[in-house]
Order: sequence, then structure tokens, then C-alpha cells
Amino acid sequence: MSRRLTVLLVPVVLLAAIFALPAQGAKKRAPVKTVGVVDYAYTPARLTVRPGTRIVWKWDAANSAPHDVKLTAAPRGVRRFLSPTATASFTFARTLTAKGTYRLLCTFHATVMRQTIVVK
Ligand SMILES: [Cu+2]
Repeated sequence: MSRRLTVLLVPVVLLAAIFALPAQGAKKRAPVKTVGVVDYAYTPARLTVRPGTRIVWKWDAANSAPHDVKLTAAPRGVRRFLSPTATASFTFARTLTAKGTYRLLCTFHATVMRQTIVVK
């Protein structure tokens, strides 16, 4: 490589590196979606999120009945989970990374209190 070419290329490479930095720093803040655990319902009962979204279940302060969040069906390889039981003013969170359909329910009110989350 000629010296002249090197002198020309070095600033170009440096500039490219400088412009690449902010783009790299700006990406990858995990999205968060808060959903309600309100007496006898998850709100919303059905939602669609992007892979890597952190789902935060928030027990309403006015609840009078105990609830939990149990993952009963999920894409292959995803570990099932069961939240602690709580009545009011409690939160539980899980990050959903695998694409597919997740089905959840409250073990105390399994017939009426269900949620479906689609990750895509
Ligand atoms: Cu419940």
C-alpha cells in the first residue's frame, strides 16, 4: 500500500468507527411490557410482543383474592414457571425470548383467569 493511500484511508476508517459507535450504543435495550393481574383477569388477556421482551405482571393494589402466574404451554425448550402466590401490590417478571405461543393461567382461577402471549 502506498503511503499516500494509507494517509487517505486512515481518516476514513476512523470516521467510520466514530459513526458506528452511537448506533451500537443505542441498540438492545430490552423492551418491557407490563400486564395487570387484576381480580380474576390478566389484562390484557392476549398480547403479542417481540422476542426478548420482559413481561412484568403487576398485581393490582385493590385485589382481594390470591393469584399466581403459571406457564402451562410454551415453545419447545422453554422452562415452565410458576410465580409466587400474592394478593395485591406484587410483581413478577420473566423475559420471553423464544418465538411462539405462551399460555398462562392462575392456578386458583384456572377456568376463567388465562392469558396468551405470542412472541414473534
Ligand atoms: Cu387468580
